[in-house]
Amino acid sequence: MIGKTLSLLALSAIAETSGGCPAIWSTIASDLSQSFIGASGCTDLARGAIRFAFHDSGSYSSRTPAYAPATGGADGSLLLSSVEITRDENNGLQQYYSFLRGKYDVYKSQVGAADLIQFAASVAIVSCPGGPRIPTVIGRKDTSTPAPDNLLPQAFGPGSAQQVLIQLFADKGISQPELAALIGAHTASKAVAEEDNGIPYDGPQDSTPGQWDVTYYSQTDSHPKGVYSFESDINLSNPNSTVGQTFQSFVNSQSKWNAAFAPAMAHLSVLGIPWSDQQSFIDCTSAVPSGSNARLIRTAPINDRIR
Ligand code: HEM
Ligand SMILES: *[C@@H]1O[C@H](CO)[C@@H](O)[C@H](O)[C@H]1NC(C)=O
Ligand SMILES: CC(=O)N[C@H]1CO[C@H](CO)[C@@H](O)[C@@H]1O
Repeated sequence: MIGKTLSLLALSAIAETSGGCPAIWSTIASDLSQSFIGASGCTDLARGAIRFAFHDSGSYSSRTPAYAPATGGADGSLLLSSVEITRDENNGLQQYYSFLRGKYDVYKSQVGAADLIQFAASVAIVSCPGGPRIPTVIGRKDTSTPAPDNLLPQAFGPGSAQQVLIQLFADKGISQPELAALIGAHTASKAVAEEDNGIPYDGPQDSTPGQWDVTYYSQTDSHPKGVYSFESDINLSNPNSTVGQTFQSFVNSQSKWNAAFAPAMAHLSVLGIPWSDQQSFIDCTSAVPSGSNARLIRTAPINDRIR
């Protein structure tokens, strides 16, 4: 009798971790970590996961009521519609898209696409040594309706001007200090699909793309050999604006940046979702490995792009 009670308790512990987060999310965290942690820090799939989460949620704009109720935002459409991934703005994300489709097929009876996309980004961020644990919630609604087009930022050309980018993000509800913190995700970036005036412009955006560090913030202005700083990032870093002043305040200040990045990323992860809907969301932060635990999960080194 006692034995039976114990095994029932054990079962309920498996079904739900503390705080009501379904245990499947811990399984998914371990699974994804295998692909996100490599010999030199986080992998190409991890970088893809972080950018993919931004490109799903970042398609939201308060200026597109005409598209309601499919407003864009963190709604899974980048994974569920076959159209969105083929857009120019999503070039470079196809490899991760295929990877995540495979994972979604395994888990879709238990989890939604929009949640999987944002949860995977949280796991990816802690897979880069130094990355903070993002407050991570579950409960988003999915849609396969493609998000409105042309609402993601451009790295080169007129779309990369400071004022254009500030306004683009303001329309999403993202403030200049939040933008300054979020853009630091390029610490883990290795561009593969860029060109500037017809010339390929591919490579990492700081000298340590496997690490979650503030090297990006100092190197965006100095861009040493082998570092490919985007025009957009250089323009945003100009200290003649709030975004630029906040950007400069993160130079050599990892703790300050991590403290600003985590809440800004949590905000990005729920763009376009009415506050009333967010009331019923479940906190699954505890299912995201802490940075040091994430390293232990790694089994085999994963190959990385050579660039
Ligand atoms: C002004 C805003 C932004 C612009 C113009 C921009 C532009 C770009 C471009 C052009 C790439 C290279 C893609 C490729 O060629 O593979 C890239 C990569 C990346 N971006 Fe951004 N981005 C912006 C904001 C953000 C934000 C807010 C996040 C997340 C919080 C983010 C996360 C990433 C990541 C992780 C990568 C690396 C992807 C990879 O290496 O596969 N970016 N971004
Ligand atoms: C800051 O300088 C850039 C040129 O480098 C300019 O495009 C931008 O409008 C300026 N921003 C402000 C707020 O003056
Ligand atoms: C409008 C603006 O400031 N554009 C600048 C963005 O950055 C590039 C590269 O630094 C400049 O050439 C543009 O003039």
